[in-house]
This record gives sequence, structure tokens and C-alpha cells, in this order.
Amino acid sequence: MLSLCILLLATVVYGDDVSICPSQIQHGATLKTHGTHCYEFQLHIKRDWKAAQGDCAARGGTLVVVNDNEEQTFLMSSLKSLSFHATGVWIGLSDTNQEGTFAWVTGETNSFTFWAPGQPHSPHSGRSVRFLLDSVADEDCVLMKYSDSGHWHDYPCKKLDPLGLVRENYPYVCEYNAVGTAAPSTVSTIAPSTLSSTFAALPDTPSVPTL
Ligand SMILES: [Ca+2]
Ligand SMILES: [Ca+2]
Repeated sequence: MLSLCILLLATVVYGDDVSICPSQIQHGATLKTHGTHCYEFQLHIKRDWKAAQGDCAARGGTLVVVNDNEEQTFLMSSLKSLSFHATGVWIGLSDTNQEGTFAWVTGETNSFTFWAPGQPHSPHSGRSVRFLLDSVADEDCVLMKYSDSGHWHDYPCKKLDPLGLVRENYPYVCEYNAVGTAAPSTVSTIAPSTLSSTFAALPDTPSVPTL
């Protein structure tokens, strides 16, 4: 318990100490911490939702799961401090598995939402048109719309034009568990100064729904 307290205290004291972030993530201005989690702001890369989630998963993370208002505020203030000025960023929320039921990529069931008025809004008039136009008709993935005060909007996960070319990709934010947070029982053997070389991977994430 004492060791856990020391770890938490260290987190508070050091704030943006990105040494608690997984070592395989490129460190720099776009890497930030909030609480015991680490956030990688992929603002200069635009991908469709599934590819964005895949990129985060490749480094042991997921698209960001916005658990509460504090995390929402942290994300928006971070985007502002990074001079973000695009439409928005993908977050790890989609209703691909079951239309109308939005689920987080980690399986977390926190109740916080920040939908824009009238959202989610998923027109289904084109549902009978499968093939390429199917993904245009559905809005199953969620964008934190920076240009709308951070409100959430459902967007097509992978928007294609009639020629099948991707026309709508967005930047995104990956979230990672920080060092030691997934295995607190082992903290007592780890001195804070050595935390940077050790981290606990996120638990296996649910498979990404087929889009
Ligand atoms: Ca989170
Ligand atoms: Ca939908």
C-alpha cells in the first residue's frame, strides 16, 4: 500500500513525466500523461478509424477511451496546446458491432458521454446498398470534434467515394496504461527511478469490429 501511494505521489508530483509511458512510444511534445495514463497525439497522421485503432494497438494501446469530464477536458486542452486546428480526432468508441449501441474498444462501460446535440445520428437509408456505399451510409465511429468544443459526433468509419477511394481520414489519440498501473502488486519491488524501463501493457483489447 505504501509503495502504491509512493507511485501515485510520484505521478502527481511529476505530472507530465512521460518516463511512465511505454518505452516503445516515440517521446516528444505529442506525448502527454493524465493521471496514470499516457496519451500519444497522432495529429499529423490521418487514418480511417480501424487503421487508427490498429496503429495504437501495435504499440500496446487503444484509441483513447474518454472516461470522464476531466479526461475530456485534458484532451481538449492538450489539443489546444498543440495548436491543433483540424476538424477533430478519432476516439475509441463505435457501434459497429451492434447498431445504436456504442461501445469502447477496451470494453469499459463508463457512462460519461459528450455527444453534440442531436448526436449520435446514423442515417440508415442506404443500409440496403451494400458494397462500397455501405460505409458511406453508416456512421458507426466517433470523432471528438475539436471545431465543436470537443463534442462527439458519429462519422463514417471509413468514408469512400464512388470510386472506392478513401476521402475522410482523421488524426487520432492513442491511450496507454502507464508503468505499473496494471500490476500494482508488483510495485513494491520497483523503485520509482527505474519505472521508465518497465511498463505494463494494456489488457488484450476486444477484436476490432469488421467495418
Ligand atoms: Ca481513458
Ligand atoms: Ca451507427
